[in-house]
Amino acid sequence: RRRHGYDEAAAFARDRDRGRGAATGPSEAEEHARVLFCLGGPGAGKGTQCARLEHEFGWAHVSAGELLRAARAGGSEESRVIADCLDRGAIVPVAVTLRLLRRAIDEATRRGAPVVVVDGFPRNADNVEGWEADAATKGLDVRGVLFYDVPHDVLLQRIAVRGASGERDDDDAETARRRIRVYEEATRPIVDLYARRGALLSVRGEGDVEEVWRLTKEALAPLVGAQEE
Ligand code: UP5
Ligand code: MG
Repeated sequence: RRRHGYDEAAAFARDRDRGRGAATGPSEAEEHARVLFCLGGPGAGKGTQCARLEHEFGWAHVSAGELLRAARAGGSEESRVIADCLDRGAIVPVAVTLRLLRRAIDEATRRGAPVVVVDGFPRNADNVEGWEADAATKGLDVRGVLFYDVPHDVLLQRIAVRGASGERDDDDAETARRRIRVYEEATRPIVDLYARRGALLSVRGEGDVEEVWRLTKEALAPLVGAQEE
């Protein structure tokens, strides 16, 4: 299964090289890590499906939210800024998020991950501008945005279920509603931006995990599956 995933990832790379045309030779193209952003509302299933891409395709899963949750501990000024944003469901200043992402993407690339899926980023216009202005991410080849489309009532219900386990501090009903509001106001326009750029791979995410996984593979087919059975 995993092998199959690597084969698909190789097809992904071949498509990418073909897409670049003759101007960029494969050797130069190989130096660019391939990145796929993953967006969707809070509780949309980003983490669940990205873990699956990691497990079955051998892709690297880099979750911006998880990096931030890990970085909120500690007494630094930056940790306090992160903690304050997470507790309010607000978006952390892009410089902070980018620094964490750069390091994680670097590590994944060094490990030889064929594709790095960046989960939960970019969340607003500042995030997009910061990413695009950053010298370190310039060499990365962003292939598109995997987008999970899930109605609000389903998002709230999933967060309520997880909230009962106390797994995440931001799953209480009030913060969940705030996260949905921030998503609608700040992140939806970014989803629309990538749609206009022709780079959105949209998935109906309201079914069960298996159903959404099937639709995920379907949505990724233009990238990985041209040669798939
Ligand atoms: N579940 C998953 N799929 C299901 C399915 N098909 N059917 C039924 N249940 C399903 O899933 C959520 C829950 O639903 C889980 O219990 C799961 O088992 C179940 P999950 O896969 O975790 O969904 P996900 O989309 O990852 O939800 P998450 O809550 O992680 O989304 P958020 O976007 O809210 O969280 P994230 O970690 O990305 O960000 C958290 C905060 O970090 C943000 O609010 C913000 O403050 C900050 N942040 C930034 O500031 N900048 C960033 O760049 C990123 C984050
Ligand atoms: Mg998540």
